[in-house]
Amino acid sequence: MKRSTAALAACAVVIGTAATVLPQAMAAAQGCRVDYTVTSQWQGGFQGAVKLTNLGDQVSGWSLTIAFPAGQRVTQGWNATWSQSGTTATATNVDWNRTLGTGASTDLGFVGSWTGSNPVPTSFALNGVACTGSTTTTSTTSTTTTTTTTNPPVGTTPVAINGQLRVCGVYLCNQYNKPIQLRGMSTHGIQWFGKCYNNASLDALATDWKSDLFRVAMYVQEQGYETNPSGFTSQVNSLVDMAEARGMYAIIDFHTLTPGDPNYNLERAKTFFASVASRNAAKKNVIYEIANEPNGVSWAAIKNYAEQVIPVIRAADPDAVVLVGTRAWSSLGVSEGSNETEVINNPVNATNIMYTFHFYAASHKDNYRATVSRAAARLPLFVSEFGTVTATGGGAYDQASTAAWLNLLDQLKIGYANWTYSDANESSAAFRPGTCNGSTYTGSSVLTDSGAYIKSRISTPDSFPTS
Ligand code: IDC
Repeated sequence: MKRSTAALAACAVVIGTAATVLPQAMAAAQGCRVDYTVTSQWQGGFQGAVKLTNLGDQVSGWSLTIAFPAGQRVTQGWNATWSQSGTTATATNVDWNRTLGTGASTDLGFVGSWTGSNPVPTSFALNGVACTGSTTTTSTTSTTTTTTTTNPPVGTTPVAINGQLRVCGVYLCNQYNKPIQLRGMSTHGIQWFGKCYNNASLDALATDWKSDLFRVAMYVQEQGYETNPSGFTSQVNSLVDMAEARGMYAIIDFHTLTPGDPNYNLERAKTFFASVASRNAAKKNVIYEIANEPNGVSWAAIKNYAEQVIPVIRAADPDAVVLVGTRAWSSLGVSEGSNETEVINNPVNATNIMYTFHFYAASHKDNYRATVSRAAARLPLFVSEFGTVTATGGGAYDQASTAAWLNLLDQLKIGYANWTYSDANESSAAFRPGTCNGSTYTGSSVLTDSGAYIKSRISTPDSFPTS
């Protein structure tokens, strides 16, 4: 028996009473992670350690439920008020850990009795919202992603179900204030591949791919916006309408790339966003991405740009989510030797924003994934562009690294858009060269290897929470 007498002496245990029901702020967004460890186990008993991390808005007063397999029971606990009803144990905050800010953790523990199966819980929920996390026993580790979701009403689209989006804690939340993940595709440069975006291809994206999201990449240079502002503005608006008609979200991407300093295009950005934000303000499906990939420029300069462009958007469309590019091709600084702390320590002075992270799976691997894992507990992140190939957009298609990335994004509920929904003659394109000269975008014969894999990932059911 390895339990600590000192710890048990400090416990506040109320076994057998009903779980306290705590009032929840209506607008508060919730999300959580639980790392659960069976620290020791003996005949008939075990000790559990629970690290609870709040990934939603700050909570003041909380209760954590733990669903055990039958035959397990919390007998004594600490750092919370513990109770159990049936197979559900509940840990309610004590005074000193009542308030948990976004990203804050608290450690709880208990001693339990068990018979039958191994004492590993099947799910956790904070104030009624399921947590992601891990369960560890002395020799085995498994990762669980659990969600309390209800099936969406039959026949409705991502926008019909989720409505106007907002940022909540580190998550993107829907109209029910529940975290959601949007999965979809990015166009190639619309100045080159406009022919790929038509009624048939958008129908395929919405119904065959079951995409939630359509990112409209409007380059600013490279024969893009700067050459014909009104023409590109109307092309973007009509693609937003085509996405809306099919119930998909649309990201309006101001696709800066070269030069890397977004301030080079500051006046163009203000003009463009003033126009598209006022024109699309009443729509629920629009997300604004103000700078695709800043590079060779400091975070301070990017932040300065964001703090000038965001107010222009807000003046016209106050409730839309805005995506902010990060340093070094939207790598949170990593590709120029920095990391996410420069953003955490000096965030953009605006609400309802997310920071973008881009990766190319054959080029960006474990150290980039580690950055996203760390940063996701502190910053709202959106992968508005990623490739399955090298950072050139061509070269080797890396399915293993892509799978590792998408599994991570699924677990963290981070939305993503794949580069590209086009027939460009490069391995990142989803369609084979020449596809956009025809009228067929459905089925597998038009797909590249990358397209086939990404479609298989995007087209799985969403299970958006509706209550
Ligand atoms: C690439 C295109 C390629 C084009 C090049 C320059 O795939 O056909 O010639 O841009 O415009 C990004 C950028 C994205 C790049 C992509 C692949 O956001 O514009 O597209 N990439 O290089 N960041 C990292 C990779």
